[in-house]
Amino acid sequence: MDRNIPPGQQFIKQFPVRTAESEPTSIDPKTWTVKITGLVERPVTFGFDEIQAMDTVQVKGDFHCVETWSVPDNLWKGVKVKDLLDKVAIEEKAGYAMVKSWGGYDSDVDLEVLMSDETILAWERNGKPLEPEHGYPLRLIIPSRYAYKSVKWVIEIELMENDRPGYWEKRGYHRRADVWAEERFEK
Ligand SMILES: Nc1nc2c(c(=O)[nH]1)N[C@H]1C(S)=C(S)[C@@H](COP(=O)(O)O)O[C@H]1N2
Ligand SMILES: [Mo]
Repeated sequence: MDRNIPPGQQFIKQFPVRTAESEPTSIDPKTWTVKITGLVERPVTFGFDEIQAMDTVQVKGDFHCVETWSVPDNLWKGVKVKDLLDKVAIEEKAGYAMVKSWGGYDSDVDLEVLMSDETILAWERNGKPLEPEHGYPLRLIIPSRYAYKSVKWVIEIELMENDRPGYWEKRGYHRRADVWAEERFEK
């Protein structure tokens, strides 16, 4: 296949599941919410229905796990995280966010990447709702970063002044995780 792939990665056909914590026990999209907390004037909670009613975008991207497999040609549908954060008064000093899952998994993301046009909260892949094990109802997608940043079952985004390591970052994986710079492990 003649196409760009980040250094050290290989395309695979299937879409594996990688879950470190327990999956949500009963997912009801009608009551699912995402809270924006931390360095904001006041915490704001968005319902899944409110998020779906916002401007939707489609982001095309390969999905790169740090274990070296990449899933090609994903068309994700969701809303820009930027559109959510623009509705919240974020304090000047916020520089990072901790994105948290229902079951306690988390990952830190710098605000610049979080606010980029390709960073979305997605509920669809290739025209179909995400399977529960892939993060339905809402998962983060950041195509330019290793997939451990793409948190499944997002319930909270906490704005922070300084970087703090998330689940895999505490275990030696890179804080920024740029796939093109091959930032796999923290030196
Ligand atoms: N909530 C949650 N999100 C997560 C993970 C996890 O363990 N829990 N694993 C990450 C890792 S390491 C990868 S490779 C991708 C895998 O996504 P998938 O299970 O949809 O393939 O999800 C990321 N997001
Ligand atoms: Mo991964």
